[in-house]
Amino acid sequence: SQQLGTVLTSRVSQYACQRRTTLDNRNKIFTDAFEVLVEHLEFSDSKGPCLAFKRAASVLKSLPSTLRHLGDADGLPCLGEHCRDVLEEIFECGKCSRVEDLMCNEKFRTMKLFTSVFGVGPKTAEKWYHRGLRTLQEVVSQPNVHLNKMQRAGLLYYRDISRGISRAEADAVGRIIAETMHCISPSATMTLTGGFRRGKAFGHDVDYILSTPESGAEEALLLRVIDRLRYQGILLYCDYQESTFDKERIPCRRFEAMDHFPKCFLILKLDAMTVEDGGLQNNPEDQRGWRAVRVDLVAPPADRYAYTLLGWTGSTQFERDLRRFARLERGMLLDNHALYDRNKSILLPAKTEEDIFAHLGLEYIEPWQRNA
Ligand code: DCP
Ligand code: MG
Repeated sequence: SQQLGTVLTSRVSQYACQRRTTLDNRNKIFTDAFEVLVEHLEFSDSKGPCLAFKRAASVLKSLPSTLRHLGDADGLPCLGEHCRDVLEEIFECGKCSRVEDLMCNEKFRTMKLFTSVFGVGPKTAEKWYHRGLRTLQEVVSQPNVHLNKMQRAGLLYYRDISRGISRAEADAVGRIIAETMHCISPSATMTLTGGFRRGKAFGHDVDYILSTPESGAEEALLLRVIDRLRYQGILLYCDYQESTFDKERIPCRRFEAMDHFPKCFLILKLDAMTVEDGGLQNNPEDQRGWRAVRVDLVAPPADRYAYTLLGWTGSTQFERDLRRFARLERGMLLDNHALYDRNKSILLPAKTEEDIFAHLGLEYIEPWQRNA
């Protein structure tokens, strides 16, 4: 234990962007527990302790071996008293009682169900819960529950969307969009990003970056792609967000999840015939021959492609720590659009992700090592 502890702690950075985190998580028993506690805190809007559990889970995911005793955690960053209490209980009883309580708590379970609907956040879920609603059936059959367009689509396609998308399905989506895009602009390119770029076998959506070398043409390209998908009859839902991008703007200090590039959140109808080998991730009794899939497309200007790729590849914890590292260790401000050097008062140009890591004085981390 003593030895494992020393080996682990001497190397582990407090920043996820200085760790290599593959999908091979040797500490799932602990990180699953932390993630339930995170979810609970997110429902009740407690940002501080929530971040502490997220960081702890992220550190454990990067370790090359399973913790065997509490002593193995000695000296690891981001594992404060509360986190160690959770670890200790799991070492002693094989589980954490707070997590066990939450898993059978009616409010927690209902909040989890409601927030799993596309377009439903903790506030709406809470409202529904307080109205006495407990199931999605009750939500849709209540005449006086107001649903926005996104929530109506989320409920309508709930079974498909909650099922998870396979890599084969993600690739099929990619072929459809690429073909559509190349009809409009042969020189445009498309890059798979998000969890699939990090090597995940399943995702909750598919994320693609569309890019065109023709400067200023990206927004029109995205709009025309959407039009064509609609014309093909496969656009089940579209939330288009126009560009609010300003090329002079300096990244802000706060972590902003949403960027300012033109983008759209879609639900597409994916035909089984277009998916290679595996076929659709459908229930066996489902004979429709198609399924609904959530797809996000973003179209940044060409000179911001590298920043967009780095920002959309994730994981979210990796992104958070990249920005925190830039600010606290380098006096720089990073977001999905740009990197600003506060000492020199300049925005730093980048053609590739490698350029951005180099600007930050960080070793390059491969996408599949960013599963923090
Ligand atoms: N992202 C972020 N901050 C957010 C949301 C997203 O930095 N609040 C970035 C990192 C994500 C990427 O965008 O990896 C794509 O977002 P997704 O929600 O699609 O997450 P993933 O693709 O990583 O996972 P999933 O398999 O659930 O789609
Ligand atoms: Mg994704």
